[in-house]
Amino acid sequence: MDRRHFLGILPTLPALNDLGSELPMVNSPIIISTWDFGRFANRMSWKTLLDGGSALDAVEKGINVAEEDEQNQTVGKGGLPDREGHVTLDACIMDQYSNCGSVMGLENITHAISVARKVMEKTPHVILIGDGAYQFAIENGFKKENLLLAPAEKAWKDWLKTSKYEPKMNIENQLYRKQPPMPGGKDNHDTIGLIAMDAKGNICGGCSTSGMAFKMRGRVGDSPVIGAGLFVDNEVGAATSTGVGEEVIRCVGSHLVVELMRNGYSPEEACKEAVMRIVKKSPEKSKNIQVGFLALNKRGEYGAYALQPGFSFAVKTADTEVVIPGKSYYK
Ligand code: SD4
Repeated sequence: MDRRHFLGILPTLPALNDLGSELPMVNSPIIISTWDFGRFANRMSWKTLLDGGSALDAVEKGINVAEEDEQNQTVGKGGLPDREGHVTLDACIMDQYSNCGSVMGLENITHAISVARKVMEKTPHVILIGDGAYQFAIENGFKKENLLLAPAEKAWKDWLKTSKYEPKMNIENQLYRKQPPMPGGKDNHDTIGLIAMDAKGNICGGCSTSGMAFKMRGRVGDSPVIGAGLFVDNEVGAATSTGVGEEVIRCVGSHLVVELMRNGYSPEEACKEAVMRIVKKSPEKSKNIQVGFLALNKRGEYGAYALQPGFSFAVKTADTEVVIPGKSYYK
């Protein structure tokens, strides 16, 4: 289907907040996601809505695009491994009813977000980790795959020569679709966080990553932690984060952003305040790391803020498809 066609026919229905809130709401669907590569995910999310899918379907299908993009070394297949050479994926998903599911340290399965969704829908639990998550995935029909591809393996082997763990800022955009992908074999951070609002005004979100490159074996970041890497409250909005997860967990970043929006902050103001908490708590460290927040409120307003320049996010609506540079605290 050509783009103009599918942009044109998405119905704009009266928005109905499930929780009966009286917040004025836009009637137009919107998809937002982290980093430049988010635009490809957004397109698939949009198409999913257009084909009659829910906001949750849009989140899953959009994130699947980043996960299976072998040129993306920061999410899913082709991701950079931990320091022992294992690609371990973290992902979580949350719907408009506050149902959520998460996988941590999942290996050999490309679509971590889809496994997280299954955890949400098919188990009494929220989180499955490591071998248990893998076993659950296989039992649910996911295919075992090798996720460590040659460029990432080479980068890891180069990295082993110095074994220096220094997350590199904005590596997502520096590496994306650049060959050879890892000049010098450095470490990094990575993640797609995607938030979708459908024509009924329902908001869902998801987050998927291969985590910090060359992390310690067993390390889990913020991305699969509900409240840190992602939070959705269908009364208010949703937020997601990218960057050094340890700092985001310490301030329960995405939950903080949503609560600030509940208290009247705009999405950008809320993201900025969450960034300021990190600056206040870690003044020295914050100068050399990247953290970015991205948020959407119930009115369809969005905003972002990061510690450092270089963070970007992608937005898709019926008449817009843009990648926007995020504002930042440090210039
Ligand atoms: C993590 N937050 O594992 C992820 C990595 C990331 O941009 O988002 N990098 O800490």
